[in-house]
Amino acid sequence: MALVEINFDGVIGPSHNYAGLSPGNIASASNAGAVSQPRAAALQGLEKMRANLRLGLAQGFFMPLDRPNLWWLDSLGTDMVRAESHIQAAAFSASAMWAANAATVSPAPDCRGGLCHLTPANLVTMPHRSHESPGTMAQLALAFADKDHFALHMPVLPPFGDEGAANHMRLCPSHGEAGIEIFVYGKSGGPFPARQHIEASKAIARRHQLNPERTLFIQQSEIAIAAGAFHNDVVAVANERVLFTHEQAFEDPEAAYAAIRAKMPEAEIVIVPADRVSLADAVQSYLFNAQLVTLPSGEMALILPTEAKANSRVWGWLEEHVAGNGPIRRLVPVDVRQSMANGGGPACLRLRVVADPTTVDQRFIADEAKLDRMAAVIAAHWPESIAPDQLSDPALVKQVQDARLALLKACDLSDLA
Ligand code: SUG
Repeated sequence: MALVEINFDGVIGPSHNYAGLSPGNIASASNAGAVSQPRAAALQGLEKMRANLRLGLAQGFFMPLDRPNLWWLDSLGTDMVRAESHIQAAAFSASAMWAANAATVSPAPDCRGGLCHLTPANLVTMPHRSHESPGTMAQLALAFADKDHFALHMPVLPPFGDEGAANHMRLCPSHGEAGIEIFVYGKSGGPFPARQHIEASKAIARRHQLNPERTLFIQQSEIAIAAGAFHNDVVAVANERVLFTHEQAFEDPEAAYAAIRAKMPEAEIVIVPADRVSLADAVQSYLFNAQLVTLPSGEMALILPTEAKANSRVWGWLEEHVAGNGPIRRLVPVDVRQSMANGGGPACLRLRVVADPTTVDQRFIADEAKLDRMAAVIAAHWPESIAPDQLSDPALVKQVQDARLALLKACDLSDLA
């Protein structure tokens, strides 16, 4: 079987809530304290997966992590009853849904030795995300247990922050062929934290045995981070030979494009100018936090949030592009509003793995029947709503824990309990 791109979506967990935990993430900050709808959120996520399956794309998923994270609370000498509210919220967060931050993945054709390499992100910049990696690691170890095809590393140790595939792009003639890998890092000093440290990116490139001649390290622009692009995938996305980017995504855009073209002359760089779509519009609409995918027909589609359609400047630019000769031929809006309100668009919700699907543990691969079973569990067990002052309620804690166990059981994944 040929190597294909499989999108693994994080199932939106039963503890999904709006706690304003991510400074620099405008949606998270502006929705702090709002009442969330975990059930609707998770069903929106499943519908996105279903839509992708129907487009003929390979689809996988990851289970929600065990929340509240009692092990983490214990390590801090506290528990859900005694902890201060910001620690309660950090322990309770369903942030592992944003699977683009689960790991960095280098497909086998890019790596010396011919294995697909995965490094779970350490996510050390934000306290609520810093305790995701053990749960993520356990899940990746199950899904990609086949050592003839996958090499799973430990997360990079602090102090170097690593936020995974959200700051990593790959350009290649086709998914199964060797490509160039681009690591985008931030420099601290602006109003918001830069979450991806260059030393973490370099460590991953070395561990993944990438060819230095085909690896690039590019600085994200400081104004993009200041405008709320806390990850590169808020301002740029790549697929095969196409890079779709905002004009102000990189600190030195001309040097970045030249370096890319020098390593891959056939790269097609589609630049959205700031005088058509401002950084503020890009961040508000999540135009670039889209899944740029190759359909079975060979055409490229952009799976983007409905918020992008609602923004007339963004939609106007896209319609012109599709009407012209641009490489993006189809626009597919999806409703992931519950996740969007925490700063997570369609691209945040998925981790791309290029692999032969038969080498992946089949329990993590989606089909319509499995999505139906998952939807039934979610409809029966996920809380309908969560208000911020409910997080320490023992009844809610128990409901959240039981709901996850019910989903693990339905997916035959109780080994993760
Ligand atoms: O890390 N939001 C996430 C969103 C992650 C989006 N991922 C990518 N761009 N790839 C974050 O900022 C908000 C949680 C809260 O405020 O309750 C949050 O963690």
